[in-house]
Amino acid sequence: MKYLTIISALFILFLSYESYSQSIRIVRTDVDSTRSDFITASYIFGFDIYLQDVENTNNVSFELVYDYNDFIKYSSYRIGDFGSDGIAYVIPKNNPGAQGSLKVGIFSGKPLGENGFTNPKVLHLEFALLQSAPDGEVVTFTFVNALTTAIVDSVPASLSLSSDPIQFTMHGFVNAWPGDADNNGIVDPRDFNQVALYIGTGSRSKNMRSFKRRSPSTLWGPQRVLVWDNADASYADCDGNGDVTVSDGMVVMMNMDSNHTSVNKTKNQVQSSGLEIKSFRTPTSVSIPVYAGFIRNYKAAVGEIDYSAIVGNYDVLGVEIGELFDNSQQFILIDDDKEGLKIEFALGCFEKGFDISLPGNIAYLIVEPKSGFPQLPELNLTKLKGLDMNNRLFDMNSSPSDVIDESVKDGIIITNDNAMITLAFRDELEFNSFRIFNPNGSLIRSGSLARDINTFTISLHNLPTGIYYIYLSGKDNSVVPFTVLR
Ligand SMILES: [Ca+2]
Ligand SMILES: [Ca+2]
Repeated sequence: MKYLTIISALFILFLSYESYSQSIRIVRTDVDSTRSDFITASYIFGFDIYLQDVENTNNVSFELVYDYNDFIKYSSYRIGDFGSDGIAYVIPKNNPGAQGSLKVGIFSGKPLGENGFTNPKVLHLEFALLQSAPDGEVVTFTFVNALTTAIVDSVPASLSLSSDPIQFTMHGFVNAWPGDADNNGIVDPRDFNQVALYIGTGSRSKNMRSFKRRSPSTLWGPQRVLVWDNADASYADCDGNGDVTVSDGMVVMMNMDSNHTSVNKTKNQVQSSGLEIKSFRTPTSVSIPVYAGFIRNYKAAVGEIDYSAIVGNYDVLGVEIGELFDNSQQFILIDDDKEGLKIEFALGCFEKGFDISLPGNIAYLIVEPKSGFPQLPELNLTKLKGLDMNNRLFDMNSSPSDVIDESVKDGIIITNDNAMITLAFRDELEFNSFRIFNPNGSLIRSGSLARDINTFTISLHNLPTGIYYIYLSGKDNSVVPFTVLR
């Protein structure tokens, strides 16, 4: 019984201690709570200071001490709930190389017990984090000798305020190497995974700051970048435009196998065997070929399909890589911006020496008819670019009509009655061989042409519906697409 009494007494003591555990705390005001654990170089950060479990108070005093004083500059204060009658003294102490501190006293201007404040917000403070702040270091703010005066059980009392240290990780400028999306020191296929992970992150993300680089370049070399709110995504923006998009995958391709030793942060990533190639097809889906003409050899391509014209009749499921890239080392990145009604893709092949030297279907847009079988639409493919063997991006032709305009010029007249196709050349054009590729990019016929020939007829018998290409070579080179309808 005696022990029980002691335990009960301890329990009551504990309870009373808990209920009178007055404290002082902060709430960040410049960012939402998901981002309150870091501060960003060259930005102002601020917080409100609240008293907790304090009734009927008329003042508070404390010293707020912080390290990394050389990078954190006190900026300003604003008085809180004490309002226009309140008085605040905020005295900064700034010893270079030592801790910074603010000595603070705030008074409501009213006698104790008269319209006192309960759990007031007493002060707002703002600081700036300088550009030179070291990335990843943690700054700690500590309240020292925090005291308040309040009426407790009808008696004026001076109360100590407890507090927890407040810590912020500093986001500073770092070096990003274009293509090393996971910042592990080497550009390899894992960096595609990293780009894929953060696609869509950037200026479109809500409640997130991303930063463009000042002089972005895709050339291999360190580039200064201010760490984004999502720190890992800063490196996945390989081209430095402030957004992680499929184009950043192209930069991985450009700098494949490059390495550097100035790694800021290592990743214990397991080497993946390859990128997952997803299939979007369903039993009722329709695959619309995405055509690319041939201008020069290439190993990867990036493009954007505007599908706004077909959303009435189709749901867009995704983009699949075409047979031109038929290889176990193939990759594809997709960014489906459903609101903008467009889908972006980057695709290619990791294998050394792999190149494409034909026109054909580089990808398929997979769509699902909403009802019945509406007429197959023509795709509006824009911004199609290839990555050539010297890692330069070049504009590619993205529709068969473009190819006719560009490479055939006025030298070839095409007649196609669906049973036969006839090509008539001008005399000055010289071709000595032809190859015909089916819609999947497979060679189906080839042969030689006599030197002085200027007409050429091919039977289309037995060819199923699709877009085919005749590749003519010799002194001149031309690509002629034609359609077979059955
Ligand atoms: Ca890497
Ligand atoms: Ca980018």
